[in-house]
Amino acid sequence: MFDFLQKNGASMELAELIVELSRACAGISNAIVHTSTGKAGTQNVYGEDQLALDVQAENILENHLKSCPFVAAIGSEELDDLIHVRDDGKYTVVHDPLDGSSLVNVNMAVGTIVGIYEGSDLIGRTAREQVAALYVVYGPRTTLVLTVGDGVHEFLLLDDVWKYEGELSLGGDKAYFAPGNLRATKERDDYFALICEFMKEQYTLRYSGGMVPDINHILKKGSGVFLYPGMPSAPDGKLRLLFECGPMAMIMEQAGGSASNGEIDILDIKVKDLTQITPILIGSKKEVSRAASALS
Ligand code: P6P
Repeated sequence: MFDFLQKNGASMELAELIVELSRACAGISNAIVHTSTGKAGTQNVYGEDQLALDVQAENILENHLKSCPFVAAIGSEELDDLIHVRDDGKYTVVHDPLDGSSLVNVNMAVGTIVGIYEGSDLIGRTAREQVAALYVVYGPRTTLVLTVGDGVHEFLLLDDVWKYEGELSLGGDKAYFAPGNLRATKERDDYFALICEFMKEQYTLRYSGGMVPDINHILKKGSGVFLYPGMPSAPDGKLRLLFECGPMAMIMEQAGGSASNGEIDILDIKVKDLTQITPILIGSKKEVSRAASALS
């Protein structure tokens, strides 16, 4: 993976950092099988009960990142604030260590999401400044999808080694939709109408409740749209800008797709605070544009 990353334009430091992250995610893949799916007895900054797996995944990532000499700071969906690692570090790493962790006890796919910024301050910046982004899908197979700004590339974990599988890009035209936050159709006639249109036009439904496998489906099939709109009772939805939407948006744009909050690109939303959430429409450009118009 290191040689591949350098050939794709990553600096030695960035390549080393991503290799360290890939080692951490191989460890999380193993932890998912062996760690209890029960509650940890703690809550995250959003007031959500943490699972033992959330804490375990966070600890694995933190330990690997703290061992990397190029990490200045770590931000996590599971933490209240940035962890400052070293003053001479080059990168800040933001992550959702185990997105959808509650799906593990029903044996459905979950994922890790990571975004990498140069420097150590994030407030006032946008996700377009990320220098790299990756996600890992822990499913029947464990795969890692990354971009360092030169296309989107997939690796498969085989006996603890990440094997290059190839490039991913959108360009397909099969109609898939992944409608998150369906409860919003109760408050939003426009969302209800859009879902009805998709069904009447015989779009294929592919929604698991895990953002990572649901968006990975779009990238692997080459088309489709994932929706998580807001609603009057929760105007900004619930997905996190820094830890979930920003990294996924960079990957999707690099694959030839787009990601919007319904008005502007996710990558152009200014970061006001670490816990910021945003509605997200992400996938094929045509489908995102259609959904943004329907939900404007
Ligand atoms: P809902 C998982 O908890 C998550 O954060 C994302 O992975 C997923 O897309 C979303 O929530 C699912 O939310 O409201 O459909 O259960």
